[in-house]
Formats: sequence, C-alpha cells, structure tokens
Amino acid sequence: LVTAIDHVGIAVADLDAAIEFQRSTFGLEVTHSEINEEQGVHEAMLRAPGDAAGATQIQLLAPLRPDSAIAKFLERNNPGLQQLAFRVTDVEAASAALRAKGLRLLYDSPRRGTADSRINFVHPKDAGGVLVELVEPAA
Ligand code: V0V
Repeated sequence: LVTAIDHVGIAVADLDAAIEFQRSTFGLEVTHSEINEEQGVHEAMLRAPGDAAGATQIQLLAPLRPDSAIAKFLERNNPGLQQLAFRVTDVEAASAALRAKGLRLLYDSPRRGTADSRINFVHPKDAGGVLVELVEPAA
C-alpha cells in the first residue's frame, strides 16, 4: 500500500521562527512553501541537504485561523509532531483498501495537499494514536 514515508508534520505557532530554528540548528533546507486555505495552514517543506529529491521531508504547519486543525492541535498539545504522511500511488484506492479493513478515513474523497498532491487522512484513533495522512503526489 505505502511506497514511502513522504513527510512528518510538526505543528508550529510561528512558521518563520520554526524554519529558522530547523535551518540554524539542524541545517535543514526549505524546498517548498505555500498557503493552503482549505486546510487552514501556512506550511513549509524541509529536507536534509544530503537527501535526493523524493526523500522524506519535514513539514512545518502553522495555523491560518483559530478554528483550523493546527490551531486546535496547538491549543491542546502545544507545538509538536502532528502527523505522519505515507506516500501512495493512488489515494482513492488506498483509502478504499483501508476502509475495507474498518479504518475511518476523514474525507469521502481526496482533497488538495501540498504542491497539488491529493490527500486523505486516517482517523488517529484507528491508527495507533497517530494522525496518518495518505498522499498521492501530483503526476
Ligand atoms: C486529535 N487527536 C489526535 C490528533 N488530533 N491524535 C493524534 N494526532 C493528532 N494530530 C485525538 C484527540 O486528542 C482526541 O483524542 C481524538 O483524536 C479525537 O479528537 P476530536 O476532538 O474528535 O477531533 P479534533 O477536532 O481534535 O480533530 C482531529 C482531526 C483533525 C484528526 C479530525 O485534526 C483533522 O481533521 N485533521 C486532518 C486535517 C489536518 O490535520 N490538516 C492540517 C494539515 P481523545 O481526547 O478523544 O483521546 S494539512 C496537510 O497535512 C497538508 C496540506 C499536506 O500534507 O499536504
């Protein structure tokens, strides 16, 4: 089902401060940044300088508004790991396969993720307490 660990998402209050921390402390580099209105996030993808394209990245997620998933997470948990994202080749097929195993998917059909990827999520209560994202990269 899963072809790679695509990214690990960290909820942060201040995106610029978090990018600067990852850069100056660990030497990570920003590869991409965007605002996703539907998801209510301003986000940045970072990678280790020695990694090739397609390697696992870190996603920093800052809230755009108080009613967003990330704002709620920060209120409850403070900054920290928010999600684990698995790469799949077909997000609809992967979602259907997991539904057939009795797992709850958050969306009936995929939504738009980073860089025009298509995404869905497994409910954390059905995935060992971890919010699992399924991501099908743009073609
Ligand atoms: C909530 N819970 C979590 C969790 N968020 N557990 C692990 N990891 C998380 N991130 C727990 C929470 O403590 C509750 O446990 C239980 O799940 C249900 O909580 P709830 O109050 O019913 O639900 P909410 O309102 O906290 O919402 C949780 C969900 C929400 C997962 C439904 O965050 C959501 O819709 N997430 C999907 C969208 C998202 O995360 N977007 C931002 C990233 P107890 O207290 O009952 O034990 S956008 C993104 O990733 C993009 C654009 C991308 O990658 O391309």
